[in-house]
Amino acid sequence: MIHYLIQDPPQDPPKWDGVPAPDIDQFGQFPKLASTFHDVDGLFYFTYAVCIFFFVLITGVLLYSVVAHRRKTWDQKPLSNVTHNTPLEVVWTLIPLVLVMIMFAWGFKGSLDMTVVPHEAHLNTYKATAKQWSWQFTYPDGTTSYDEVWVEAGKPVQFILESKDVLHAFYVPAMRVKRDVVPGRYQSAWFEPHFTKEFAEGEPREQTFHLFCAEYCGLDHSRMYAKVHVVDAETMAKTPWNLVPKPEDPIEDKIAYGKQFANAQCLSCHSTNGAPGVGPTWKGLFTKDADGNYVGRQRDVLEGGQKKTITVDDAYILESIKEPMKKLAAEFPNGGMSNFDSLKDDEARLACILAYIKSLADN
Ligand code: HEC
Ligand SMILES: [Cu+2]
Repeated sequence: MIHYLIQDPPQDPPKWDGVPAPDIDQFGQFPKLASTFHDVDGLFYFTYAVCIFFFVLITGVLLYSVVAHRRKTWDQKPLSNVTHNTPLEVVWTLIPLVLVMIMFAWGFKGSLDMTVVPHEAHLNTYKATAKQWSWQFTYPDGTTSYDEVWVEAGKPVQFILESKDVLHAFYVPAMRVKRDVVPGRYQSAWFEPHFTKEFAEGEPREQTFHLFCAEYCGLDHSRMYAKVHVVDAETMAKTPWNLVPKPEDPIEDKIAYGKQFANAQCLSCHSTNGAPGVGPTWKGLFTKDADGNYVGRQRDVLEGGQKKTITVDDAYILESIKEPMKKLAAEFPNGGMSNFDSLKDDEARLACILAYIKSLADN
């Protein structure tokens, strides 16, 4: 983390959740620009240069005067009675005025570029839904992904920003985009992503950038980040976010398959770490006994309005998926689980999900 604060990019950049620290630009301020918003950098460096120039000029003249025009003897009379100099004052008013107007015009143009969403971006509109503490992305075709989003290089994209709870902010430093996500209203942000490096022959054309929440939003704010994958049209066509393994895909590793499937279809409501959600957490449904067998927990359920205690087992899990309303977890008397009709007869995939839920007891 500290590498984001210091100036020199380290020789062997650390990886943060698999994403290398960004390539830092020459003055150590920004990651390399990966969008078309070069006015941000231009204006920033212009302002920076103007500030440094005047800082040096003013402190230089000041120091020079302090030394050169100091009173040299105790009884020395003032050498000059000049109180002002109109031409000089006009000059030192006009020059800053011109500079400030340049900054204003440049900044205004830049901010118009960023706020006026071009037509192509409208045609490629995603939704980013922020909630404590994750990002959900909805693609133009209605599919979704969590904490990772794929966009196509060279194709302008708009994000409609929505918050389910408190204030968040959508911040992609490499794209120079930052916008508050305000509960109760929609905001929008757009950019045209680009690669920041050349690719070798045969190297996959893909680069990943960070997206942060930039508005303190509670306990796990610092973990509310996502990955922005910029890919070429060919990869995009394969919808890499669509993790639902296709029925024809061979299942090699049941748990891995179940995990992918759950990521895509179930974990919007269920957590695997005990965090509360729309549905009960999967953590603790099974534990492991001393012999390494999976043991289901005791659980209160409502069946036909009657409360009873059952022991979680394979049959209960499968039934919960096939007929969610039959036995309701007692803490969720109103149900609320989606119907997964296509899963009902798909024993192979159900087995994978079951294997995954059980595997949560392994660590
Ligand atoms: C829209 C939210 C939602 C989605 C999506 C969802 N569930 Fe649920 N799930 C719930 C709710 C709410 C309950 C509690 C009520 C009940 O038991 O039906 C629940 C209960 C369960 C239970 C019982 C858990 C327990 O503690 O007794 C299992 C198992 C389960 N879901 C599996 C799945 C699987 C597998 C998927 C994905 C294929 C899935 N759920 C997707 C909302 C959801
Ligand atoms: Cu936050």
